[in-house]
Amino acid sequence: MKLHWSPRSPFVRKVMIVLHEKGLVDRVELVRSVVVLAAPANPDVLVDNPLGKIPALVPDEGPALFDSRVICEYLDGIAPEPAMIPADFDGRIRCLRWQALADGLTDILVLWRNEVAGGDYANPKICGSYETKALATVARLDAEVPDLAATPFGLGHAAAVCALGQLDFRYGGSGWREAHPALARWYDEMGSRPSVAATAIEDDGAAIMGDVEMPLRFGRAS
Ligand SMILES: N[C@@H](CCC(=O)N[C@@H](CS)C(=O)NCC(=O)O)C(=O)O
Repeated sequence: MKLHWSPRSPFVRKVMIVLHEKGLVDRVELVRSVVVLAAPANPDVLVDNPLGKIPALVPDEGPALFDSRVICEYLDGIAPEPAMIPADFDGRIRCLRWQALADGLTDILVLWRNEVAGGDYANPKICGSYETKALATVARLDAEVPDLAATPFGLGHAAAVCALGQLDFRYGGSGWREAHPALARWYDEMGSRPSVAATAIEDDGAAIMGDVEMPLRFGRAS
């Protein structure tokens, strides 16, 4: 299998966490694929994912797969143990709901940074909306820490780890840990899991956007 990969993509990281959990890392060729929303699409990625996004997985047989949710579902199917998506209905819905919540936050964190990088072109109404939703989503994750902690590690947990990792990576100084200490403690506990530790986000210097100062601040009236 081939994976369009980047060490700094939170969505790629989610797939990597699943690969580590399942012991499948050696089965995958990682291809460093640089993608930037506000730049021309990477032609090598477009061949496999016409949306131009990573991750995209090219299995040994069959068409290329995207997005991260479909890839993770596929990996859970070809290597069922340990299950990343519970088989029972209630557990499955709980897991996929957490994934939707966390992936939605990650989407906002990625798109907001692109918006701010546009400088004078950044739409303040869109940025304001991103801020409201990011604050609300982190608060919701914090409120659900008892439930997260009581549930075996799965795809929803992986997605939440990736979203919070993105906060640390691109939104340094946001103060989310001080505002949500229970969530910060849970996140730190997750960090000792081998699949999480092995996939920590890294900037490999292939950045095109450069430094973008993000205005997200927890714990202040907005
Ligand atoms: N919903 C997609 C989101 C993937 C995504 O936004 N990936 C970013 C990198 S973190 C990307 O490819 N951005 C380039 C672009 O949007 O053109 C998934 O879950 O895989």
